[in-house]
Amino acid sequence: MSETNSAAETAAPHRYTAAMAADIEARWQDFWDAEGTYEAPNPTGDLAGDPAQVAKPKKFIMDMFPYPSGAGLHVGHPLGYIATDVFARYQRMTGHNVLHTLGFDAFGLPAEQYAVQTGTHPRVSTEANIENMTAQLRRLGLGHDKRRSFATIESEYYKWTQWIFLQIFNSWYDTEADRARPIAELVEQFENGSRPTPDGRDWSALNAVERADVLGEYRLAYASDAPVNWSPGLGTVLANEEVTADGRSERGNFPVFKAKLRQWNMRITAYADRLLNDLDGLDWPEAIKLQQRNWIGRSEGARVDFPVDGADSITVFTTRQDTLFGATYMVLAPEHELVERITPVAWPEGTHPVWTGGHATPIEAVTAYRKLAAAKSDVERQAEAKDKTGVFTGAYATNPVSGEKVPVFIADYVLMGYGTGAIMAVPAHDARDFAFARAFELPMRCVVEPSDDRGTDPSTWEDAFASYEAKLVNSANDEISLNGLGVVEAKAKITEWLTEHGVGEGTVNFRLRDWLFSRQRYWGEPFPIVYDEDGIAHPLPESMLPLELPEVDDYSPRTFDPDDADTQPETPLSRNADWVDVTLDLGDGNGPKKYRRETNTMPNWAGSCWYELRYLDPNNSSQLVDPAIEQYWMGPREGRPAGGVDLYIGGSEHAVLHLLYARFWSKVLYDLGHISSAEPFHKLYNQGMIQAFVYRDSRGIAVPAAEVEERDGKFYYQGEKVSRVLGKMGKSLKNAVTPDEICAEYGADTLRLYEMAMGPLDVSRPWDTRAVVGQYRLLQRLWRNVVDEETGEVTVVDAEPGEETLRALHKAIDGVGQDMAGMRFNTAIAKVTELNNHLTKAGGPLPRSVAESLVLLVAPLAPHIAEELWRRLGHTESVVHQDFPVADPAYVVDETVTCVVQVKGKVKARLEISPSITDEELEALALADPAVVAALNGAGIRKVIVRAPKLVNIVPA
Ligand code: ANZ
Repeated sequence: MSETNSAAETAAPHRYTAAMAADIEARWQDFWDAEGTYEAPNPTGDLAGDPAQVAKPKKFIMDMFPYPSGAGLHVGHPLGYIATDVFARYQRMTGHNVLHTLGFDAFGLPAEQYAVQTGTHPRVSTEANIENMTAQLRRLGLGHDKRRSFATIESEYYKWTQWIFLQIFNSWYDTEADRARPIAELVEQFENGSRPTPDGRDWSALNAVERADVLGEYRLAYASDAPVNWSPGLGTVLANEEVTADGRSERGNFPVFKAKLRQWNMRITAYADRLLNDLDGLDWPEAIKLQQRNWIGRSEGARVDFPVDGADSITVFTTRQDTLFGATYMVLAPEHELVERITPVAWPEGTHPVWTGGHATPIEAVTAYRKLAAAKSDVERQAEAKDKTGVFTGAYATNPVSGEKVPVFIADYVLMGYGTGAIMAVPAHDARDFAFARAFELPMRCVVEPSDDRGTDPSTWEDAFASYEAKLVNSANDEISLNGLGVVEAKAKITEWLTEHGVGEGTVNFRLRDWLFSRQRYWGEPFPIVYDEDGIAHPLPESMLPLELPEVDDYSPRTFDPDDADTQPETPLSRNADWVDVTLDLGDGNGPKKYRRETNTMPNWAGSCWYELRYLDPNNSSQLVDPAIEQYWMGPREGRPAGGVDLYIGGSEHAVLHLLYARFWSKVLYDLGHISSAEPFHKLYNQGMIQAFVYRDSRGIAVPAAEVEERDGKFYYQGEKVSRVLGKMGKSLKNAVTPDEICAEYGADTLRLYEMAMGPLDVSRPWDTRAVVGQYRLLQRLWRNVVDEETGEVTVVDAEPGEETLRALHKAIDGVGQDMAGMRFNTAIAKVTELNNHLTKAGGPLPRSVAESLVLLVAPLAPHIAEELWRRLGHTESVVHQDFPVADPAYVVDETVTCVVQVKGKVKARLEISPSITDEELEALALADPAVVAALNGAGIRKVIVRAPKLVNIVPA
């Protein structure tokens, strides 16, 4: 704070200063905690309370909970927490019972890595971090129901994470009923013969291992030896979602290999259709819905069988069955199991020399190529590179519709993990096939007539003709002709023909894979699973939950040379024989027996898959959540057909991880009758990021941002010129500003206002510590409008406000209310500022009714000063539960003028605004306008020229 400022402050003993803010804020935070001001009553159970409160409509308002990192919070982190808090406070003041709290997502790698480095138990460091972050968050005055907070590492919490795992393990997906059902009901079907076993024997004829194997094919949580993403450098396996686009580990950036390892999986693919379809009923940003849709990746197409001499047939998946007459060769993924069976001992007569790769025999060629392909990641294999590689297997298959013999290749552009791992290649109409066919001098046939002027001879083309907007040609045999049909009709007709002839059928394929659920980690939830001497997995009975993590000496998974694909994971828990080898009575009638515990742990996504449910009924020791309580807070309502949290704010980086997994768990719990909400989060909102300038010296190394000086638009650190770019805020970039610093300098209310005033909530904005003082001044003027700075006396009078003040007041009430409901907190603040300025200018003591309304308008944004002023105005009840003011429409209508908003000189919006609008408010309104936001399309802003009330011109960065 500047010296002149503090000098002036000492002059007026009752001025709103940082010291006074600190005093007011600490006092009310203590009071709120003592009174339980933010506690939301449940309809029943141990948190039941005031029936009048429960009778109100509910609002469940949530943040994505934080990981308690050792670095603590910087000012970027609480943006979302403050926004949900303002919104929750507004909802409380408009007649809602509001559930708002925050817990900690506390299992995970950083604590474990810290433990490996320092020998500190991850629980110890995590708890210390939680304590530190809790204090930081408390300082912000967030209105959380603290009774409902927890960390996912608490055994009373992960007991239920384990319990849910067992529910998933003990269920199967009934495709006819289209829902999960208890596995016992499947066993019943096998027992009474209504469902045949895979090999047709009686269920009673199967031994225990065989039965376990059969059920494993159905269970929603199952162990399998499928190829998984193995990262030797990390010492753990990873889910697809944790592998980057260039085939490396998202954490640590290590190489990732495909390895066959026995691992737990979750059968999320059973829910692919529902996960896709139910997106329609959710109020989520379209971009996130699109990412989920793409991740699930539903493709409609067909399976087609191509007979091979002397072997089974090759089944392909195609989305262009209409082009079947144009399939002139086939490709199997190198790993495809048919490869060995179809590969002959010698090259057929007349084999094109380019096809053999220079090898003497097909077996040699195939073996060599397989080795080559294994060393590449899926992403590398799929890259749209022009030079396609592959090799002829020596085998031919028969095109079922043309009867033509087509050569079968293996090539790495076909992936094992998608469709059937085999394709029919239609080089004239598929870009990758075209490139491959050119390289291997394979025939091409045009079967879809190009709509451009290239003609129908593909040998003269430069690329494939891949459009859907055309008619079929060259596609007829004795029985069927597709000629003249459009693509859609041709697809339908050929699919029917294939089905009739028993050589194919229409099918739907998904990109989504089952969720790999094992990690070779210490700091995660142990699996409630033990193995008997036959290797059969048994669930622990509920009475043995929670299964707590054992104390160990060595927290690290064994890591290897990051490039050594031939390694195997070794879990930290496996090194604790006392814990691993146990004698238990599982209560299954077999009495006490020796078992070996599962030594993997759950991935760090597990704890966040269901935490919203535990907030509802955090102390329930006999149930996950009381159904009546779940129904009250989460159940379906009009407009939210699947129920769910009313508002969930968090970053967009969780689009396909947390948000997909949580939806999946909700659906399983819903199917099994434990909850009434089939979706966890009805409304999702992605806040923007608070960015910060990063300053780098000539070597590119970040220098402390706080010590950089600006001179004539250039930047210097210790006399040396440095460059400036906008980036993330963080310790490593030496530009982190902590909320503690800002709270100490101005108070939490100022910080809250500043973060909310920076711009529309969903847009990223650069942090500017120098601008924070603007909001501090607003609070000082607000204070001065109610309290005499010399005497500390409240100055309001019991008089009726004049017409002009009534107009200003009711317009503000109307506008702020709408902005609050629409989460446009920046424009709400602009309107409060305008009103406050109006009142300042009007001079004289405020009429009591005006002062009270003003305080209520500010209360959601700056709760401490509002509580203080409210009490000083003579009220004995907290401002938190007062009614938000309601505008009198008679005073709201006003003559308006039209303001033109331009982006890069082009008119993007027209705003109807008050002629007396300030530049600041107009700028805020213009930047919040949806058309302007769309026109900016996420670009930063270089300059805003405001000529109130007629014109705003925005120059993007
Ligand atoms: C013949 C064809 C002709 C195809 C044509 C496309 C265009 P999406 O939409 O992503 O589902 N394909 C199938 N399985 C594959 C695999 N395991 N690896 C690589 N490619 C595979 O893509 C489906 C299309 O991708 C399928 O349709 C198949 O090529 C290819 F003019 O079959 B198509």
